[in-house]
Amino acid sequence: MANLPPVLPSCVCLGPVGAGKTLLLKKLKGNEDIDITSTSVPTVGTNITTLQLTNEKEIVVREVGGAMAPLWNLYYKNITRIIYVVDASNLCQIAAAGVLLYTVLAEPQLKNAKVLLVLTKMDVSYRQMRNEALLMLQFARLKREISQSVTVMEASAITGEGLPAIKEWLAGVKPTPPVKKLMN
Ligand SMILES: Nc1nc2c(ncn2[C@@H]2O[C@H](COP(=O)(O)OP(=O)(O)O)[C@@H](O)[C@H]2O)c(=O)[nH]1
Ligand SMILES: [Mg+2]
Repeated sequence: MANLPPVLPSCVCLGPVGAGKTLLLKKLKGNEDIDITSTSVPTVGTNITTLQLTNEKEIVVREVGGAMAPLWNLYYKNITRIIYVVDASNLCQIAAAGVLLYTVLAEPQLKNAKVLLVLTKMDVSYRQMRNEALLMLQFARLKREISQSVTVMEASAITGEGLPAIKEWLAGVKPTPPVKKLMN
């Protein structure tokens, strides 16, 4: 039987060690029966996951472990989408995550990539931490200095919050703008 040529990933999933990339991708793939204690082993090397999206579409995502950050740039070829995962409950890690994100987005090979910044672990974070997290990432400044457009989403791999929206983003579905609340 002829081997099919390997499909190259068009999406990379990056972020610090322990940010929640592996669990998020597993949940996006639909592995419901995850023993969460088994996912705390940091990813060594890279993991490739194929996600089924709407309309029979699928996308191949490569997770590159946070410990490999100095080598992330080996995996940028053919990449059109980046999921950058940050643990919103761990503000200590966030400033460093912002610096790393900046180096990723300054990479010429990725200048046309679409970027999704996922603030995950929202199940153990306060709502206000979204703003704290964006401040600590120096997000306003980052947005001014990079060419890519960045979408920010909140998620939890434990409750499933935000996962449908991430899949829609991967499928290229434009998010519906929030309905403006009428002032009373
Ligand atoms: N409470 C909570 N814990 C999470 C979530 N996502 C991941 N974790 C936990 O965070 C730890 C690191 O997750 P992992 O996916 O291995 O991180 P990675 O290094 O970025 O791949 C594990 O113990 C996970 O169970 C989440 O959304 N909420
Ligand atoms: Mg991992």
